[in-house]
This record gives sequence, structure tokens and C-alpha cells, in this order.
Amino acid sequence: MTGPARMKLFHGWLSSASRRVRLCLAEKGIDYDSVPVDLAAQEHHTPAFLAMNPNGVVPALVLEDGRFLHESSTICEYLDEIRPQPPLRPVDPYQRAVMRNFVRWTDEKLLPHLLVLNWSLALQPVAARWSDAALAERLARIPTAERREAWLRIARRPYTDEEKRAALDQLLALVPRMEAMLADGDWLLGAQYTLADIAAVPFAARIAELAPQALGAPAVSAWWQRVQARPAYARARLERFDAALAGRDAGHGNNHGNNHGA
Ligand SMILES: N[C@@H](CCC(=O)N[C@@H](CS)C(=O)NCC(=O)O)C(=O)O
Repeated sequence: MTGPARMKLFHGWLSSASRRVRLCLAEKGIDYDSVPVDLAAQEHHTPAFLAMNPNGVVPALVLEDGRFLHESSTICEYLDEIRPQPPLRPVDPYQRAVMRNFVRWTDEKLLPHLLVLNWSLALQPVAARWSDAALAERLARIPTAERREAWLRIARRPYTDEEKRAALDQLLALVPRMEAMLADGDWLLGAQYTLADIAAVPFAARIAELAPQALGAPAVSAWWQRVQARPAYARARLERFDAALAGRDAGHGNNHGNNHGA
């Protein structure tokens, strides 16, 4: 006997955009089918995946009625619309606009730098082994020029230590920005936990691993403790990057082992 249809999330365990959606689903208490996508095997560049997300990136959400949604920020807003409790967006339109601008800032100004750091660890060892012919064939499946270039870099011109240091510096811009926003309350927009906090969590989690001292700013440090104490944080399973990769490299068959993220 089959139960009622559930949403299906195609995601990467280590992917920041996927983590954001898992956090949102967990806050809402929505049960869903989890479908990990193997990025190194380019499962997200198959025709079947591109039909769900034409950008060829994770996550993609399949709704109960079979329709698809992509873009983590859009998915989170959609989930808040259809499942209003607990609310994850401010009621005040101005605050909502501030929330959206913050989320957009994390997408545009943080994710590209985290990509440099994460792909160097997770994808470079795999992509560097591809032959020129295999690489050309793989690049041809990637729908955007930006990500084709990123895959070419990681396969053939790995990011230098200097580039990685610069990427980390850019990522750390999150901390002073959050410290200023937290002057008015426990969460980024004041008293309410919102999609702005959820957008920041995956980046904070990586900063906690890469440069833990940077999270020492007083308000950010207290925020990070509060985030980790939320039951939804545990349910979203933001496993440590190094532990997940060690599991993969040791060939453990855990469900974190075969996928990678930015
Ligand atoms: N703006 C997109 C970004 C999605 C994205 O970049 N996903 C990364 C993982 S965080 C990915 O799929 N990387 C693999 C690739 O680009 O080939 C969103 O928020 O959904």
C-alpha cells in the first residue's frame, strides 16, 4: 500500500543551497523523500535532472503533484507560503525586502567563494583524473558557462592557495555583516528566526570548520549556539565536511559518502 504522495528533494548532503532547503523543511516539520545527487558522477547534468532544474545545480524539489521547483531561496519562500507555521518570513513588507536582499547577498557574494573552497576538497580529486576526452564530454553536458568554467578549473587548473585564501577572506565578510544585524535581537531580523538566518547557517557551518576563530564575534557566536540548539538543525544533518569526505574516501557506504557540494 502506498501512502499519500510526498515532496521529493534532490540534494547534496554537503551543498549549501541544499542544506538551506533541508533546514527549512525541518523547521516546517515537512516529511519528504530525500534523494541524494552524486555531483562527481554528474547526476545533476542528466536530462532527467535538467528537466527539474535547467540550471543543472542542486537542489531541486518535486512537489506532491509532480511539478518541479529550483533555486533554494525560491523553494524556501514557497514552503513558507504553503506551510505558514512556523512563519519564517517577517510580516512587515520592509523587513521582508531586507530579508530577500540579505539572502540574495549570500547567493551572489558568498556562494561563489565557498565553491572555490569546497570544490577544491570534494571535486578536484575526482575531476583531475578525467582524461581530456572524458572532460570534454562532461563539460558539454553542463548548461551554464559559469559552471562549465568552474568544472574546467577544478579539473585542469586547480585553485591556487592564494585564490583559496582570498575566497576565505570573502566568505568571512559574512561575520561583520551579521554582527551588525544582530545588534537588534537574537536573530538576523530581530526577534523572529527567518529565512535570512536559514540562508546564513550553511555558510556559518563552513566558517566554523574552516576558520572557527572568525565566529568569535560575540553576537555571531551566541547566534551560532542558538542555531545549533534548534531541533531542526539536527534534523537537517549538516555533517562536517571533513568527516563526510573521509567517509567517502574510506569507501564507507553511508548516505553522505557519495555526494559533494559547494
Ligand atoms: N542559486 C542556486 C545555487 C545552487 C548551487 O550552486 N548548487 C551547487 C551546490 S551548493 C551545485 O549544484 N554545484 C554543482 C555544480 O555546479 O555542478 C540555489 O540557491 O539553488
